[in-house]
Amino acid sequence: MSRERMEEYFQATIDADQKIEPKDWMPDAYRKTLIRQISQHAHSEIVGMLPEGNWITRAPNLRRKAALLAKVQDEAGHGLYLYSACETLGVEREELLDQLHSGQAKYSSIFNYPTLTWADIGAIGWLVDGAAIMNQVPLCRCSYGPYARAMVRICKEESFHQRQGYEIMLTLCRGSDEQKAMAQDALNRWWWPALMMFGPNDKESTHSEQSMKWRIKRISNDELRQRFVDMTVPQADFLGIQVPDPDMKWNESTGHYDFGPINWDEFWNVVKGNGPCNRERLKARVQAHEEGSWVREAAMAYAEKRKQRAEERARVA
Ligand code: BYC
Repeated sequence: MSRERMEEYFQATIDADQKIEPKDWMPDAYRKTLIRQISQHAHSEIVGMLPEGNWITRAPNLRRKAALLAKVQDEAGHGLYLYSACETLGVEREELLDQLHSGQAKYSSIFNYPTLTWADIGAIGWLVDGAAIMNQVPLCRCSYGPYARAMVRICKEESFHQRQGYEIMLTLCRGSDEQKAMAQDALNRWWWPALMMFGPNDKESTHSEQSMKWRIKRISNDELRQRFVDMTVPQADFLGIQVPDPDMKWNESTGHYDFGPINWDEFWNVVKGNGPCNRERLKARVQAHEEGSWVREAAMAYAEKRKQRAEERARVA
């Protein structure tokens, strides 16, 4: 079959809403885009463990500690599903991790902000996981089978994360004045970075058009951001705290909330590595990788031993 015919067949498969699987023919650019997006996503999950991990030892009680511990472990699991999905495209996990550790690979801008108080753990669950769900539910219908299937389980876990965060916010907002002020302060600091998570405006988004055509992305950055705003503002009202945006108002004619301009200079500055915690995050990640090398070596040695034993048994039988 000519390349042109293969491309036609590939696009027709996508247009018919059928999945592309690892052994199917795919254009190089599709493979490259998936490796880029899935690996950035995987890196975000494991870097995302750091700001929250910071609070495991300081959670206010045993129930909060158990829930936070479980959440952070879930993020590690999400990273593993996603690295595995990425490996089905013919790239080695070690190579992806090298790209992260050397600072070449991107991960979500949101994880370069500090977690200053316990209320930040509530705000992350509510806003960051809330934004993640909004962005990731459409990815369950992504055209690449292994990515779509990984996302189904991830989304179920993210919704537990969102609820644990909102429940922390609710408890603080129903507590003392000081606790409510902590919740407001966390909302003030996490609101705009959460809106930035969805990526640049559609006009500035380099990959959106092609990714939508390939049905890797189903809904645009701006549309998802708007849906997130529409969902979250009433939740803030229920908590009795205010989003830090003087331009935020309900627009009767569009049926959506209007909101003020996003500071894209701040976003690109963080993406380029100059956010408040980029260096700290990368350093902690490299250190965790190095300190975990004995676990990887032990697992490999154990796997080798099992393989040898199985071969020995097969020889004797
Ligand atoms: N941060 O053309 P665009 C989580 C980059 S994990 C940094 O719109 P695309 C969670 C983009 O990569 C959250 N960079 O790109 C974990 C591109 O640069 P390159 C992560 C960003 O791919 C633990 C350039 O800007 N979620 O939720 O079509 C605990 C142009 O952008 C960001 C995912 O990864 C950003 N925010 O759309 C709690 C979901 N935004 O690659 C929660 C999967 C954009 O050309 N990913 N850039 O150098 C996606 O859905 C899409 O990749 C994005 C961006 C919507 C993020």
